[in-house]
Amino acid sequence: MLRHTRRRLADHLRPALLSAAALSALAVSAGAAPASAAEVVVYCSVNEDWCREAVTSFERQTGIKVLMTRKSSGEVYAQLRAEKDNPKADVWFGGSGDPHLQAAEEGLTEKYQSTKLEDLYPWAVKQAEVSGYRTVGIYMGALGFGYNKDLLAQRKLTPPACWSDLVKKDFADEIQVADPNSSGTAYTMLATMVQLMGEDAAFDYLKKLHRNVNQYTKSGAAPAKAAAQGETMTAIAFQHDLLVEAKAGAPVAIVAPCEGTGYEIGSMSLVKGARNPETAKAFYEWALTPDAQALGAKARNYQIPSNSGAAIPPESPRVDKMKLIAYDFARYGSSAERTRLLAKWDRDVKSMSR
Ligand code: S7P
Repeated sequence: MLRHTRRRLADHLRPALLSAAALSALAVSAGAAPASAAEVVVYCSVNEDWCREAVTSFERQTGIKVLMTRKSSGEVYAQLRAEKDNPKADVWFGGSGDPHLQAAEEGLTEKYQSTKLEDLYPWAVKQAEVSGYRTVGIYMGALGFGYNKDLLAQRKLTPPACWSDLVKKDFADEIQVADPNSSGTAYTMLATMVQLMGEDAAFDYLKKLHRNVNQYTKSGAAPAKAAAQGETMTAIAFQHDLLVEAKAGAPVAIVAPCEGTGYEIGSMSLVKGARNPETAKAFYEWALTPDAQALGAKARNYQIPSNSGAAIPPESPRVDKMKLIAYDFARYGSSAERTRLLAKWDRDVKSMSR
């Protein structure tokens, strides 16, 4: 069984990257020392379906048990910070890159340079470089918004095409977006507006938008689900999250806003002081392989994988056809800027009456 486990791992990991300690951990999981099974604790910030798919595949291929918790990106960042002196997680898998960068800067994540960096697209490598190799890009995807076509038709409204449309009276109480404190998606939106419009105009815009918002959700993908179910007409979300709903048959139209839009570099980090550093590295290396990156699409998630050897799902929103801003990840993922913008949003926007 151990031989099998090793052979299956060798198919997916470069043998040189698997240390003796990781193999002895595998021996434990394979039954050589049943008292303490090899395990890895993963905080997962992609959609639940993808988290589960990753857990099942990794466990099957390595025999390493995965203890997974799904949480939004901002929540995981806050949890890692709270657990700094007694880390409970080994790997943070997925979630928008800004909070990963903030965690890196604050020393919450471990420096690690995978040899697979050479297989990744430049945007994923840049994320690693910006963080001093304390995080790495695993996928990318663009922000946008979507609307429920049935509700829009019932109200006889012109389909919104631009960010500026969302602050019109027509959309009063019809917009849903997440809270940027908990959600990486919503922080991407906040930072996008600042970069697109300049800070003063962005906050004016966000205050106007606030009047039209019916709910700030905890998770970034929740508004897309609400639009799919007709609970809100319009949802601000990553376009790939809106696509999940459209592909499932919901009457959701997806918009790449006319003014341009921001995007995320979905990231992965090793937790500093992890209890299971070797199995954490095994998971990390595995997650950078083309096969592991194909699991997103298998779980009907359509981000662009970071390994250039992984197929880009044909359904993926065409970022090459959108006006993407030159998102400054170093700045908007920095601890000072993210903390400042979130505090300003709480004070100047969220606290306003509607
Ligand atoms: O997998 C879908 C996705 O949108 O979830 C991540 C997101 O940051 C987690 O949700 P929150 O907005 O609630 O933090 C994205 O990285 C990813 O594309």
